[in-house]
Amino acid sequence: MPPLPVNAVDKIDQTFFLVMGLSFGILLFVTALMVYFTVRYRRTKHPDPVEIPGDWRLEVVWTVIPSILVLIIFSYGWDAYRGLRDIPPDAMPVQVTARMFAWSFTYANGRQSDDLIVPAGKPIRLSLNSLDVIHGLFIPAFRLKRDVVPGMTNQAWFLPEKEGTYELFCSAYCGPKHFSMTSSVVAVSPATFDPWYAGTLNTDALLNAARGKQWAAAPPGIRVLEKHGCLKCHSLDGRRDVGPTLKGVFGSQVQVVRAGGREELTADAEYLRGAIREPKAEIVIGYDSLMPAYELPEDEMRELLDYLQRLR
Ligand code: HEC
Ligand SMILES: [Cu+2]
Repeated sequence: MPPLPVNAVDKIDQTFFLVMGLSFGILLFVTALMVYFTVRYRRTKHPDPVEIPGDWRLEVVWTVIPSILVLIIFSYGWDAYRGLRDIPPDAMPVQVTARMFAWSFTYANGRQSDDLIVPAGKPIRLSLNSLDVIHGLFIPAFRLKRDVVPGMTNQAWFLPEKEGTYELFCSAYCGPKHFSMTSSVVAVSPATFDPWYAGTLNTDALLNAARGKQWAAAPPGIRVLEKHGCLKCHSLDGRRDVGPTLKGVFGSQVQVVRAGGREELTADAEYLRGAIREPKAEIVIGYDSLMPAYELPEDEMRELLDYLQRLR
């Protein structure tokens, strides 16, 4: 097996942290100097301002040092840029088609998918086309962002080193539903990829298997949350999101505004049903009233409550 090409991710991160580190260093230096001068040349000590003539040595120092820093940044940046642009010749080609609010991926053998399904450990070459307006392919996990321009085929590449699911966005405002123009990169083992590519494994089965590590064993309640898009706003791990986390919510004390007044309530099944059916009736303090109302079928509601009760 040929050695893997150097992943552009590492080079970009190095450049980012270099620039960040230098910026902080300069910020500290300038602030410290400012404080020092303020104290040292305060009015009580120096009532009369004096004209200070130039000093050529100082000028050389403050020209040469920044020039060297800028050249260092340039060399890191150039290297990272080359890493993005030098596409490994053995990279697997995928045609990316962007159209208003959806992505589609076509493989060399004609296989097509709405998710960018790739074998882990292999470099992927993307040819980007747009059917309408300018879009932008943005895959943060691979530090990849490239315009997708109608009438022009841009190229990009990335190396998915590990199996996993990574978010893919449109980075160029392309119309009213620009926000929903998302997809994912699903990197699977070659053992899963090959039959999918050959057409013997269907896409749903592959996606289920890829998410299966979390979802297959998942209780029905979690699938209800997934199905209705609750997880776009609620985390299950305690993290604050658009809405409060659902972890440990069952049985907890919640502070809400109800009918204009503050109240503390116990989040029992009754409360939670209400919070889902009629979210505007009680607003959890510290959050905006952004949750849409849901009319869940009773069996889904029961699965959901059952799951929340166990999610500690
Ligand atoms: C657009 C974002 C959004 C979506 C989608 C969403 N919620 Fe919410 N949810 C919120 C916000 C914001 C709050 C807090 C404000 C409030 O009480 O309305 C909240 C509150 C809640 C609460 C009360 C939590 C507490 O700590 O008391 C529950 C339970 C809840 N949501 C369940 C759900 C379920 C179940 C779904 C899917 C069927 C869902 N949410 C979908 C945004 C969302
Ligand atoms: Cu777009």
